[in-house]
Amino acid sequence: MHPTLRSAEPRERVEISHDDPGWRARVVGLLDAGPGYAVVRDVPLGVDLDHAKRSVFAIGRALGSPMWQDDMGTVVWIVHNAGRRLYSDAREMMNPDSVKSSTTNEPLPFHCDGAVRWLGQQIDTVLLLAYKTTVGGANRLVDAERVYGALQAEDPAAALRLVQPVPFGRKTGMLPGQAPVTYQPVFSWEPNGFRARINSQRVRATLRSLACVDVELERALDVLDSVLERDELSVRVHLDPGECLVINDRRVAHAREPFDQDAERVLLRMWLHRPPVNRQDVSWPVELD
Ligand SMILES: O=C(O)CCC(=O)C(=O)O
Ligand SMILES: [Fe+2]
Repeated sequence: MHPTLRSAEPRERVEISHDDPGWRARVVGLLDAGPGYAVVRDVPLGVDLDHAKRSVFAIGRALGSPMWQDDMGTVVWIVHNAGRRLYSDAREMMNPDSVKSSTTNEPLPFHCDGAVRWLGQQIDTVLLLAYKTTVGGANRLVDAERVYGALQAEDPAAALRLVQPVPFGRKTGMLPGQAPVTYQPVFSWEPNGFRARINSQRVRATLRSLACVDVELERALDVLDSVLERDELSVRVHLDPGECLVINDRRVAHAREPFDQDAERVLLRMWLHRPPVNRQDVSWPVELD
């Protein structure tokens, strides 16, 4: 039996406060044996973005090994609208896998950040610390193992296609010598457990940029997307400043609703490899000098 995301009303939010000394064990329990996500509240944001970066870094270090967000070795990434158009700009449509999805206010469809194997890394956990938020931009979370179960029950041919490799373009995140396209199954069972690599839009964009026609795969992605969009499978979380969403990226895919292009919305993102080895617990509240 695998635990699943709560989908019943009320859509309960997991709240862990920094004055709870057992927060780290509880977060890990929620990620691995619970719903696959947690919201850590009351994260000190300090006086400016640099302080907030140190806070999210402290949380990330306590939970796992920080991974690189780019080829310069950045570990805390600023997610904000830099005016990039993912799927609506004609020029970007020619080469949509060259746009970073963290730089737009457009809706982000369900995806796992680790799907693409950025820089060749295995991302297990995603942290999103809300620094500034606005009315829109809520996140949705879905348990990918349940999605796979539904696919297998309802469309075994689509499920079978998605346990075989599909192409993911990663031109915006590769190191010298790495291939611009990586081939990975959408659903797999690795030695240390289930892993989902959901990102249909990117796979479709990659097929287009490779001028590759794969009718069977495109049909399977359509079926996958229709299952992902089922309301009863997902939970919706709107983050407030100081709340940090922690996601087990192997098992839970996330989406983001659009927000006003003139609104200021800033999240700090980290990617972690887990589990940490003999990682010391950090003290709370995070020291800010
Ligand atoms: O903006 C958000 O809430 C999430 C962004 C995201 O999913 C990403 O940058 O990968
Ligand atoms: Fe993401």
